[in-house]
Amino acid sequence: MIEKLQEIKEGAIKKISEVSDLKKLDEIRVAFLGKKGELTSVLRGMKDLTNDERPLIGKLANEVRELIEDELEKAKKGLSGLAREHQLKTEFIDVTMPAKRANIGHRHPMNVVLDDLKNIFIGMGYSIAEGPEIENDYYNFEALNIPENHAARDEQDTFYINKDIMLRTATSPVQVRVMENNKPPIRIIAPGRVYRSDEVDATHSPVFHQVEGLVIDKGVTMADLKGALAEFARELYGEKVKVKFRPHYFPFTEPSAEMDVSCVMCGGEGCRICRGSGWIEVLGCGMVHPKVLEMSGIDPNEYSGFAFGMGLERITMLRYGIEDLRLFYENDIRFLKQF
Ligand code: 2U9
Repeated sequence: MIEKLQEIKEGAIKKISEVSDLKKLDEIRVAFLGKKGELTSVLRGMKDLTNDERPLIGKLANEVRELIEDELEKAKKGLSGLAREHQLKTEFIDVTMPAKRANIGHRHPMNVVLDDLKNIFIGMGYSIAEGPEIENDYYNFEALNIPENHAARDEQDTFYINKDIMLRTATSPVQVRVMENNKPPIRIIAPGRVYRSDEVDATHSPVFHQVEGLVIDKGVTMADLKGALAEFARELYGEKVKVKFRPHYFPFTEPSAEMDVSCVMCGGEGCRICRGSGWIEVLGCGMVHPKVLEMSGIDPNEYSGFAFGMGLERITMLRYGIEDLRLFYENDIRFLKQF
């Protein structure tokens, strides 16, 4: 039995000295000192010893157990130290390195311009109106005096959901609802997303944004329209900008016009942006058609009004000299950061 204990002691010391990680070390502890371990089974055999032998062997067995425990503890400390050292080496943090710059976003140029537009009109006493992007035929077309066979109703231009329901092709239906629900005086702008089944190119997108406006009161004339829109152009593009109105046709306004501003890039000299003409078209406008007023419950004999509409992409492109509207939808931070 003395020999057996000696053998266990030497075996344990050898194994402990060879071990290279903490998990294996614990396996060794179980193999020698665990319930079914080598030393434990020797101790179990003590009951068969004589009374003389038992204290001697007992003492020796305890010494062997303590020795193994000490060796295990020493090895554990050594291995933990090594593991920590390894961790410190591999997980080294250089606190003197410069910090990574947090990538914060940037306001979209169209939002910058939209805020300017809103502020200009709010400054002139307008309110902001919103409405649904899914519309029916009445609000999108009929109430705007757009006849059944008008090109705008063509399936090529309009995203139909069914015969009666569609994605709005303009924000005009917002204004129809305002007329239905409010008595004049009305002074609103309706900014928002609109949809037309166009092919994508540098100046077209099936989803784009409009800002439309509507003013209705007693005695509103074309002079009020010109005054308001000329002031708007001066506030947006600067005091020096010139405006001119050309006759046009829209079903919902009569008379109708388009407004040009002197080229914001060359000041009217003629350049690539204005294609040499010195003028740039910025919006459509006109006096609200009496039929349009009447359909929404406003008496055209008592009230008159003007309306206008512009594309936000176009206004933003002109403001910054951006030549391709697809850049607006790519969300490339290198593009966005320039504005
Ligand atoms: C009501 C009555 C009249 C809105 C108007 C325009 C002229 C116009 C275009 C500009 C570029 C659309 O984005 S675009 O393609 N819009 O030229 N829009 S007058 O007239 C209205 C609106 C609502 C009740």
